[in-house]
Amino acid sequence: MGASALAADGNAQPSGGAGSIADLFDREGYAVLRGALLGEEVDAFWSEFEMLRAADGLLLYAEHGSVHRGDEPVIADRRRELRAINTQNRSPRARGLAMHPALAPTIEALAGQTVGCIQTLCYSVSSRQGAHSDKFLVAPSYIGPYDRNSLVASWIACEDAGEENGGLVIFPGSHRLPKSTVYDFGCDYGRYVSYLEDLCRVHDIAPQCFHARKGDVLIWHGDFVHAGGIPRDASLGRASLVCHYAAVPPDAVLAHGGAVWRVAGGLVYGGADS
Ligand SMILES: O=C(O)CCC(=O)C(=O)O
Repeated sequence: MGASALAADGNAQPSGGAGSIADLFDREGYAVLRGALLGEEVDAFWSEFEMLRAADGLLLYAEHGSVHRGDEPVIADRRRELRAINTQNRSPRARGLAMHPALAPTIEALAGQTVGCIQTLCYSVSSRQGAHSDKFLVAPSYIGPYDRNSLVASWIACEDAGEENGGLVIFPGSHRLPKSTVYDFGCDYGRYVSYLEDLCRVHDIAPQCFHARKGDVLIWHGDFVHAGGIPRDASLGRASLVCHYAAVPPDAVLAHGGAVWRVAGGLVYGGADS
């Protein structure tokens, strides 16, 4: 199935309702492209990623706000548990998925302007990360200051996901709520998560597990609250690739020491994050 078979899935979640992708995105803060990517395309990326995870000392991993190279001893046996950051630096297939013709036009249409891929995060297992909005968390050093209102993300299922393996947890409509940031809590992440969970509860926004099949893509608004689910079976993997996009001109990236790739007519940025 390719771009011509894209379906806006208004029934992805119980509260999703019907309507176009743009309506769903405006109302709920997310949109779903079912079967946007072929299983073989996703598998080709994932096998490239697994090769890098096994052997590439330059692949980066993020943990508790710090970035480590794959060859650092602190990473050694934990590469599968950690989020790999900026796989696009090392993986042509990651760059290809970020700007895939089945995704990029929709992402651009929902963003309402030209956006480049500013960061990727690759998960072999659920992050188990508590509820958060990306809006003030996504800050790659090679991007510099940027318009955070232009931030949009795609979450690409590289295998089926649901409650069993810790599927993505979403809070539909949460992008509309004015929010404090983690910095308002002195970077106390636990307090920030509790605050967002309470905020959503008070506004009758219940968390929902996003049930995905390999090749499905969920696009979320930059201020949308989401989390990594706690898997029922902790031994299970949950392969996924997150791409963040924002309106950033290539000159700004180059001025901050970043790299620029033109991929299928779009721009993918990368660099050594810190
Ligand atoms: O996939 C996950 O476990 C969480 C992803 C996420 O929250 C993010 O990348 O911002």
